[in-house]
Amino acid sequence: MERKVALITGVTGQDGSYLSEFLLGKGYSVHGLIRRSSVDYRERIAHLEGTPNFHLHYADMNDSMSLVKLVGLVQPTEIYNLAAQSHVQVSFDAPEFTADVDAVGVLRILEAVRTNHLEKSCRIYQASTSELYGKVEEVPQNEKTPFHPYSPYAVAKLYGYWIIKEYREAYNMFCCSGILFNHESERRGETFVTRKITLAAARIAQGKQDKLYLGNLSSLRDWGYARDYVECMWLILQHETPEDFVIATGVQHSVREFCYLAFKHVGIELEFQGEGENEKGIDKKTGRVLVEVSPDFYRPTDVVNLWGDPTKAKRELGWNPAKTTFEQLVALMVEHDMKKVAADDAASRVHMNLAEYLEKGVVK
Ligand code: NAP
Ligand code: G4F
Repeated sequence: MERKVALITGVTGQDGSYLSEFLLGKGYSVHGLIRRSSVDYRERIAHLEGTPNFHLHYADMNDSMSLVKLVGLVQPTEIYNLAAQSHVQVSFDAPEFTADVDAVGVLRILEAVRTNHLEKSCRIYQASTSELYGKVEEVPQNEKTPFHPYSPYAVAKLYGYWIIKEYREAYNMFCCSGILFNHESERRGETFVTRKITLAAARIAQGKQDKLYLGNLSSLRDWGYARDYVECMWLILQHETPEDFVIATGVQHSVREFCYLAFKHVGIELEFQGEGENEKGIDKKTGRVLVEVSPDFYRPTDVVNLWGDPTKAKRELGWNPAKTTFEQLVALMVEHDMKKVAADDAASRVHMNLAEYLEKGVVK
């Protein structure tokens, strides 16, 4: 019988958790790399722990030896390299750490595979990103669009992209990049803009937060559903030849639109008035200002026009980019957060604190 053994770095993250569920469902033995943390917080994969085919191992993307030992122990047939410092704003505050994990980390994984002589038997997926297009040179963006990275995060990820391509050509390894556009979910980190909005809409609707402060409301993104996107990671590794693919919905919306729809879902109709730093989202019914702009959330350089063209993935992988619409995505995130805020008083107290920090611009 064919061995199906997957090693996932970044298993505790949004995508890692969905990918684990997906691969377990396909009969894989799934091994996840976790790193030591003082709180051992593994909320997204807690429901999988104890599953017979699901195993966790301590290692770190900054520690080559730990990666060499782990790859040797697991002998994976597929590696999904999802681990990263994935927050663009944070990459301006911690650029060196970001480069170490997001750029050199990719090289460490490739070398761990070579050191264990698995280059002919192990396929590697690299979590590349639409941030590579950065200060975009054309819209929409496809596999041939030139890159113009526009943050320390994107520059680090560009190294990851090229080193994957280099090892594919130099050593004939089956390693590929999925150039994924933004994908969100109920499990999205709470300081990414979509989740920040859905949590705030839920808290404001339930009287647990007064106001939401955001940065650039006009920024445009191609937002998809993370659960749909992990299937593509797997499809890319099942393809006959190792190739890179753009994964996106092909539909673009602004942060302002996301905000409008999320609040509408909790019964609040917002009207946006003013411009730039003076723009406000006002509750049409009560006249209360619920959304304000804070320059604390502006970035030194911001990527403002991401829009993906998933034609190649549709054609060659048979992937359906329209499985979950933008409206469905916003709805499922808001519904989840309405329940979460209502159900968990203790947690919402912690969130209140986080919200206060967010309002003061301490945590992006
Ligand atoms: P995420 O929720 O932030 O998860 C990142 C994962 O990386 C976490 O499991 C984290 O572990 C792990 N990690 C960070 N530093 C590490 C280190 N030094 N050693 C080991 N593990 C480390 O990110 P995501 O949204 O799931 O995204 C997954 C990947 O896709 C990332 O590479 C991201 O850059 C890329 N990507 C994401 C999107 C998107 O829209 N979500 C789009 C394009 C590309 P802890 O839990 O311990 O922090
Ligand atoms: O939600 P974001 O922080 O995501 P961003 O920067 O697009 O990065 C995410 O997607 C990338 C794929 O394109 C991934 F590679 C990356 O790992 C990550 O998952 O910000 C989206 C947009 C930005 O233009 C930002 O300036 O929203 C704007 N924004 C406006 N107000 C805000 C806020 N972003 C955040 N995080 N917080 C705000 O208050």
